[in-house]
Amino acid sequence: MKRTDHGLTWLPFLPQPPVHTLKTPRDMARAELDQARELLSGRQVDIDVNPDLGDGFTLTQDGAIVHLCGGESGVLYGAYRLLMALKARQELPLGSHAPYYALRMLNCWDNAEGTIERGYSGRSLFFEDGHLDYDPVRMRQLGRMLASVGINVLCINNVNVHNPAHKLIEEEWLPQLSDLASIFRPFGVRMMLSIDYAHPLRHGLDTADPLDARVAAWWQERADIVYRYVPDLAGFLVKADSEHRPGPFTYGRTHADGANMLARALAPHGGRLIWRCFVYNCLQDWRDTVTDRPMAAYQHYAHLDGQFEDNVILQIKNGPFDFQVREPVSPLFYAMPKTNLALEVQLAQEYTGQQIDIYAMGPMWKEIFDDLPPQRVMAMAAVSNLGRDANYTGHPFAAVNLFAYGMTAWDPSTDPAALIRLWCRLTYDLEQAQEGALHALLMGSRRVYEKYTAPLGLCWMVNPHGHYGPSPSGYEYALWGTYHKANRDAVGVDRTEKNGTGMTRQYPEPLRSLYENLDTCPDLLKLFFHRLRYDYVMADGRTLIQRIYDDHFEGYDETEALAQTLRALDLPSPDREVALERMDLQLKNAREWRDVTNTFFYRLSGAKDAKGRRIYD
Ligand code: GCW
Repeated sequence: MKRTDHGLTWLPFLPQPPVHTLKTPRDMARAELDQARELLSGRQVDIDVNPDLGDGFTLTQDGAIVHLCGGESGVLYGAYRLLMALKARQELPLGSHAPYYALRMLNCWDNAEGTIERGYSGRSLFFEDGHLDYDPVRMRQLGRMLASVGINVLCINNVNVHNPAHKLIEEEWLPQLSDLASIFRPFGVRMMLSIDYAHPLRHGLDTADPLDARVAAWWQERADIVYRYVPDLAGFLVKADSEHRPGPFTYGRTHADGANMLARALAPHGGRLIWRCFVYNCLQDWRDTVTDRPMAAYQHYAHLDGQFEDNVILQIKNGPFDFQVREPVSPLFYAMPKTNLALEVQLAQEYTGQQIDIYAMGPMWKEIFDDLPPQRVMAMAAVSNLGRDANYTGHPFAAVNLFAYGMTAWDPSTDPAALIRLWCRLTYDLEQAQEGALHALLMGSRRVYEKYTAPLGLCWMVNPHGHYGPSPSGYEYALWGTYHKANRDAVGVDRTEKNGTGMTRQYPEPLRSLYENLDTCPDLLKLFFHRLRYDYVMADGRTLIQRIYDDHFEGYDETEALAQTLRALDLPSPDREVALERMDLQLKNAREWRDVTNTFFYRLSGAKDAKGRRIYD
């Protein structure tokens, strides 16, 4: 079986996206349905646009006639849902549909020189050599991929705005940006831009103080200019006072001062100001036992609740550390009831296997939503896993994460298992047993990865900088506030109120007590919140050290089982070759993690494996 290249990812069954001069999502919906006549097999689709419905749509059926009524972008979402259901041989999604989050954003960390920070799928789709540089055909494919799962905001540049990416909001680059925006517009996708908080300093101002009237006026004028070129720009995204980026702290101002000043510049144009809360001391001394990095976001922002303009949205990473394999939900989500919040997840597999190891994220997000009622937040953002690779995501299976993200941001209550199944069917259309095997492989992939990497919520232990592969003490004496403090008796940081850093106090009940109390703290998060002796006996009767050994041996064995399943799958070319090649690397990685981690803890503790398996001395 050979995979066709024109529809790509989960839409290989559609022809190339229509090129012509379509201007609106409603035109695109008509064109897509016209092109897919074969799939409709005799059905006729009537489209009715009611602008009040926005992104929402209703599908009804009357014999061979399907009525699709929706807002301007809603009809396009409806068209894709209809086509995907037909292709997957599922029931038509009849009834009314509306997205849970109004903003469903994709954040690309692409640099103007063409690299992607934490990108594992090749070079940038948007930039090369210090310029905007894109292939319009791929842009249309991308627009369609995003629209098919309801993603409606695309930020194309890295939150770390390196020279010359600031030109995205300057006259030199704006005409080209305007062209790019018009490629995405018929797909209902609005552009967003990351901005450099200190940008005014490049234009003759000697300050970026948010309370200085000249600074506010400069941003106002800048926003006016940008909106002349891209009138429907979704807004600006800002990383400030974080990992050496400039911000209001330089001027003794708060992040409410900074965000509000920018938000006022965008407000007349209907733009939003998205302000990231990934703020912590990245120059910590490991001897400092008072500062506790995962407490930082709450400490910086919770007291500012209610002080932000209406068009400000604070964007918070799902966990309090940084996209680790397992973290509790960030306590900041519970602390700001009077502020607009966005949940940020990371599709790029920075800490989760870098699109070499298989890692389907849906089940992980489900846990987030179980702990965090969706109504706590009003928007969702994901760090992109896309790049210039032919299949967009490096590993062909990594596309499942973009697919599931869009669908989850549309409806967070959707069952991740159903999304993964739908993705499998749309992408490969395997016979039933094979599809079941692929589905099971993806569903279990996160747990397998978790078992062979850092144990029980301990986090980090990765190779510094690159973040792939094990290095148990790689971050132990570093500046980043990421310590496990393993010695010969115990491991972990005590974050309890009673004896530790007090982080559990940042959570409301019942989570506060759940995490504070060692007996009720879930096993998989025990080493996030507690410092435990190796001979600590877990609920299932195993000691901590035995649990660490068992997980690591099992994690590797289960990776071998994944490899076997994969080899037996009748995947089309080149996905099969790419997946098998990467599986060899995953096996090496899992073996390395198993042996390094087990040896690390064995050398410290001297505790033998109860099952007598080989641990290197
Ligand atoms: O985890 C860190 C990454 C950085 C990233 C940062 C962030 C864009 O290692 O590469 O910078 O998170 O989220 O801002």
